[in-house]
Amino acid sequence: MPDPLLIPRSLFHKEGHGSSHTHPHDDPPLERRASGTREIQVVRKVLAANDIMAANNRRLFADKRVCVINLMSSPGSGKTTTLEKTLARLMPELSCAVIVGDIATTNDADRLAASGAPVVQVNTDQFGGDCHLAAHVIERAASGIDLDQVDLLIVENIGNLVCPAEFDIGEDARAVVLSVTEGEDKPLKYPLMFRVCDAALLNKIDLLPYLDYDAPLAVANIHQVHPDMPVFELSARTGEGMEPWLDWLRGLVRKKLA
Ligand SMILES: Nc1nc2c(ncn2[C@@H]2O[C@H](COP(=O)(O)OP(=O)(O)OP(=O)(O)O)[C@@H](O)[C@H]2O)c(=O)[nH]1
Ligand SMILES: [Mg+2]
Repeated sequence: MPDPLLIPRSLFHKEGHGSSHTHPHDDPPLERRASGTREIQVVRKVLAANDIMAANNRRLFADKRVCVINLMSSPGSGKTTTLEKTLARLMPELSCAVIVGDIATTNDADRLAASGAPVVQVNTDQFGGDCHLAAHVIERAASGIDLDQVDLLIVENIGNLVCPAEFDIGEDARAVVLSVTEGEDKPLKYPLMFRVCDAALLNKIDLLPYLDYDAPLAVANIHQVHPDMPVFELSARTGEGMEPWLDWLRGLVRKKLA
């Protein structure tokens, strides 16, 4: 089993951006506090800088013919468990690698490395505790992977249903995991996440017999925010319902390699 690679702190010192912390809602600089107009400008500047880095990543991934998926959700929805099952079922048919973001610990990387896939763990507490993975972080983390050997790079973003939706990382597609213990209304309460994604996974359906949960209502709420988005109802624990999700991933890779 390969050891997951923990990217050292020094790799995340950004050149030319001042603070390495890039969240648009961070404590504002003084001039931002002074003027509402300037505040908007600062937020736009952070996102514009990220967009440039994301475009660079997209070019790199296109050159390397790597399909990149950004997997997002609130903490504990089952991203890592879904990836454990996904890697076990897709490899060696597809050559996969993972970048996983957490504020702290290498727990998820340790779990995912058991698949045999190259895994890079990013810990954001080393550079300000960001609650999302920004494009420049993905660029540095990807430099720790031999992309020539990879068909599918899956990014497990930091558990957060808000901030990761705002940051393009140069991915080909985005997917959000919503588990049945979170409530049917989350797509309506956190619409941006569901709007920017290309697919949703409704996870932990093995728990439905024990819950008062209206799965059709959850799907309807997802479609209210993002009409026609594919929704895969599955259990990462039992493996039930995994195949349509795996087929969706296979289709994305085929499209990228065509
Ligand atoms: N019953 C059930 N439990 C699940 C399922 N998927 C994940 N879990 C459990 O949910 C908990 C969180 O799962 P993770 O896969 O670590 O969730 P995560 O989204 O990666 O969490 P963070 O990375 O911390 O945001 C664990 O105890 C899993 O065993 C599922 O399909 N059914
Ligand atoms: Mg995880």
